[in-house]
Amino acid sequence: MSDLKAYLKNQQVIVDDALNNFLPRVTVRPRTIHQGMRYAIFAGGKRLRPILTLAAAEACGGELEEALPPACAVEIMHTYSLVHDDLPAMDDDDLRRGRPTSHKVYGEGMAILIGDALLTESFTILAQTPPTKRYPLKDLLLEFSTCGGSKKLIGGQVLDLEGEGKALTKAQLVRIHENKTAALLTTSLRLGGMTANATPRQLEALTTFGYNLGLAFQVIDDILDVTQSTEQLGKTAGKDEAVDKATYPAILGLERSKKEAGRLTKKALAALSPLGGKGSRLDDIAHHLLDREF
Ligand code: GRG
Repeated sequence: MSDLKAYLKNQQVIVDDALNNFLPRVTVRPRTIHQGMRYAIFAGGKRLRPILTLAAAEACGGELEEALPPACAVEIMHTYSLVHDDLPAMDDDDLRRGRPTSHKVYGEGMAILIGDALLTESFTILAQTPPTKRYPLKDLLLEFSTCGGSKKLIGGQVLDLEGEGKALTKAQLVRIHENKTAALLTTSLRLGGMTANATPRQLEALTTFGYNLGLAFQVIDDILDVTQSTEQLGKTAGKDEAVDKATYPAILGLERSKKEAGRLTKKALAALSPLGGKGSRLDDIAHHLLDREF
């Protein structure tokens, strides 16, 4: 595991360096928006999604360099969704990644624009991905835009908003997170595979892995909200319960939620077999996420 810790740290540095190179400098006018975009991005996120993109490329025999544009694009799309999700009109959060949320620092109007600018910039960066034999750039753009659109991320957020204050069933909760967390994790992996010219079988393995890992990740996120402190999480702990949000622990209880996370992780791991030994990083990451504390 200490090898994995060193690997994750190393990949984080590579991703941060690439993000720094891709994003407009703070000196570019208008400065406020570029400062705000960088404030949201360089706030100490785990960089899980880009790390998955890079690991998926590696698992399919690809080069890290070629997977960096989609790796950065998924992290930037993720960060936009956090900035908007934290807004008073959405989840209304004051703390994210251990710092005041964007609207607390820059005001609500500017935070909306920071999210918009991040989302737009993510496409500019994705468009710099070199195509492969099986996957022209159009395929990557469609994968990415579908993930961010009204049938996936935004659709999931709609179901989330509409579910507020209602007692949801487990199936309804799963539908929300299939479209949000699991969709973005799956796309992160698939884009990595595409940069490596993955075979259809390899891409299918990444898709099933991503779906189950994404759901497991969300179950654990819900568990940590109950069991960890605000300092540990870098976001307000206990928030879900305070606002009576539908979560896995609320619907299943803590113990059954832990079992559910284990069951989903097992399914994710089983999906990796077509990748052979090259999928071992993804295997390690899935184990690590199950045991994570923030
Ligand atoms: C259009 C407002 C709007 C949103 C799009 C995807 C989405 C819909 C909203 C996402 C908001 C959200 C909090 C989703 C839950 C996913 C999740 C577990 C986020 C935290 O991910 P981590 O733990 O965070 O990887 P870091 O900070 O480490 O990157």
